Amino acid sequence: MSAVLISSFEPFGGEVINPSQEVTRALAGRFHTIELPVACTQASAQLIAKIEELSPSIVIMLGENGGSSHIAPERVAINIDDFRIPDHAGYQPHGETITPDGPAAYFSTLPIYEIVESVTTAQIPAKISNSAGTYVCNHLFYSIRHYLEQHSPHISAGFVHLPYLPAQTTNKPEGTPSLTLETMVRGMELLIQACEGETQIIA
Ligand code: PCA
Repeated sequence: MSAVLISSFEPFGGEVINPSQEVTRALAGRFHTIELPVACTQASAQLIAKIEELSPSIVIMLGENGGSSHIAPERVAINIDDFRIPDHAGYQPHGETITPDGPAAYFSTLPIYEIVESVTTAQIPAKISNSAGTYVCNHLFYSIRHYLEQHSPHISAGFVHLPYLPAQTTNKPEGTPSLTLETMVRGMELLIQACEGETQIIA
């Protein structure tokens, strides 16, 4: 089994599917995977437990960013929770730090430029995102980077936001962007290859 661990989120915000979950299910069997609740404390604890169990060399966290049109590796996680809607545990902080004694931000340690180059070369839309938001995805990204920085700095980790799947756009305004499952899975295969290539060079 590969040394890559991929996490996904359950549906949220009135959706019945989450592209991160569908994509991750399609990749399961070839990579380690874990499905997380949209609850920031629980999701972080569950992913940290999985990292401790598996000791992967690469952790790729996936989530939905509805309305975007690209596979988007996130550049940075910020030390802020500011939730527009409560998470699934009913928690809704406004402008609170995630880790009071932690740094303001952590950069992704995935090779985000190589990822975008590799995915776009295959005619699949990808671009770097400079904000993972201030909701559960950013919280997970920050918490995992903080944990790894302290305990396992050799493990590379980053977050990637995905657009809607086409089925999610049927009840949305005309022109709402989406990517097919097949396209996102192919994009993820290329993304993972880019990460693995980078890890081998570093190792
Ligand atoms: N996207 C949300 C949380 C779960 C998900 O898939 C976010 O961007 O924070």
